[in-house]
Amino acid sequence: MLKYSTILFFAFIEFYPYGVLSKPVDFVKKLREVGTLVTEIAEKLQEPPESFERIGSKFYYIETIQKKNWFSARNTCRRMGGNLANIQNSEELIVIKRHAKINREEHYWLDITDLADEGQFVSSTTGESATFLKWAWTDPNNLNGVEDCVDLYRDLMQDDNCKAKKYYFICEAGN
Ligand SMILES: [Ca+2]
Ligand SMILES: [Ca+2]
Repeated sequence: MLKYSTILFFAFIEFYPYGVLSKPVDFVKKLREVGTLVTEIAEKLQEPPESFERIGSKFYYIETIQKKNWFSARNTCRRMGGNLANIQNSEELIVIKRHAKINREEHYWLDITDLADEGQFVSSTTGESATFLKWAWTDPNNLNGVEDCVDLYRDLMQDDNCKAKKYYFICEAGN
């Protein structure tokens, strides 16, 4: 009896890695591999488009080379996989304005516009009312009746001429 038990024991040891018992182990291993792959894909999908960087809690791209009018800036952000930046609160404004790429003496187009309805500032991406506006003391003044796009200048927002003015711009990923 002991003999048979010993043979069975060694047979088990011998065949465990390759035999019938290894198949469920392989299956579990494969499942784990698939799980890891799914996690990696999910993480990739959450990554921002190329050239965007994390600034505070969001991913932004700050253009500092080519100035464009508002429409062209918006198209550029979209081609890059984002939208013009829609600043939601003072915390977001603070991290952006402190960023090394931001020059206070330059203007940067944002997502907000009153093109559709004068004086009603909305996000061009969502169509919803702007949730956060921090105007310069002279603005919004709709100068000459043609200022319908919002830019950031000296840490504050201004309405400006969407077509005629060429400025740098800030894109954000998502939204
Ligand atoms: Ca206006
Ligand atoms: Ca203005």
